[in-house]
Amino acid sequence: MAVTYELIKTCKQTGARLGRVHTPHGVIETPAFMPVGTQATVKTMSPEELKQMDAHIILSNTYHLWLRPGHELIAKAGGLHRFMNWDRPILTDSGGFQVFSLSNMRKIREEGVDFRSHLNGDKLFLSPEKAMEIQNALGSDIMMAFDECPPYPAEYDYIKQSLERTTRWAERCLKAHARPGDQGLFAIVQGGMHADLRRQSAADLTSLDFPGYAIGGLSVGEPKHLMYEVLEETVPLLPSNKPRYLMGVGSPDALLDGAIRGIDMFDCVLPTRIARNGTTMTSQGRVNIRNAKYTEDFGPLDPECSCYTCRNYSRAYLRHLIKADETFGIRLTTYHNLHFLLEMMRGVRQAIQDDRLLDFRNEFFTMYGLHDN
Ligand code: PRF
Ligand code: ZN
Repeated sequence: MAVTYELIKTCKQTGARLGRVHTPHGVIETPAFMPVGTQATVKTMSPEELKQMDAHIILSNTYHLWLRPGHELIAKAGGLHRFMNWDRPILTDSGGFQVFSLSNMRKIREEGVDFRSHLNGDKLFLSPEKAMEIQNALGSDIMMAFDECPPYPAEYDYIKQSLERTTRWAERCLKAHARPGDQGLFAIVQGGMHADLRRQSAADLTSLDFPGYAIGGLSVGEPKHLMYEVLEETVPLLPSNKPRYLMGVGSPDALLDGAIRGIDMFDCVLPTRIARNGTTMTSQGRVNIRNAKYTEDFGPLDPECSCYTCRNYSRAYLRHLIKADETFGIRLTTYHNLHFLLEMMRGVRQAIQDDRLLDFRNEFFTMYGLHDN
């Protein structure tokens, strides 16, 4: 099998899992945060920088790379790893979610989704088979099944027929997958906020024996406590010998509370996106470096942080760069935010090893200025 999960231990205090996901491009230590590189680049970061901060895996997108520059071109370059000069694992999302969130005039039918490109308005059609063809051409280590993420809120009956179609699409993905020997295909559990629908989705998909399972359809605008209730209902239904990936979730509190509920993998644009307007995550909580109070602050962004940004530059300098729209400022805040989350996840893994993840979580919440829901 292309992708396997090795459970090292579970935290006695929380049940969180310490593990390793083995892929053709190396090992991912879990729980893991995956920086997002939608357009075959984690915005403004070089692969060398991502390695310096010890990112184990990055995420990229079928939808964007299909539209531009095209999966055939990337295949000609020798695959996505060679194209972007990243030799560690890559996970690609299937495009379903991006079609629903970005494109215009989409129409869902059993065969697939008709929509118009957000770049030039071209009429396009994405299906389970097409999503597999593109991801096979990209050569990602982990591919995602083509799914529908229904909006929140939505009618019960709509969510039910949607998840049943997502299951039929997952079966078609399995059949169409041309490289099961060196690419692992993960299925995506849907079902909205309804426990019975999540049970139905998880039961049907786990009977199909994918090498990993994602939980989709969360962090779509619902209150946080609902997301945690759904995780508590869903995670126990997933096989314990396969990785579990919570899609599109990556705030510090959700990484901690997700790991405590048995999640192994996370991705989110949050750290990179907020960095670009000067918002940073620090050991004292969020800091927006544009704030006037940092004008003459010559200390580091985060005195507790050992990253390149914090070792070399002041808050006053970062504030100046961001306010002047200098690209280097964005590079420095992006570097710090990713380093901060990856460092937090190293702390999570150590805390699981030491059977004290709940203590770690509570200490982090206090330090970061977070409160219980
Ligand atoms: N499905 C897919 N990608 C996703 C999601 C989903 O439900 C989400 C939901 N948070 C983020 N990214 N394919
Ligand atoms: Zn830093």
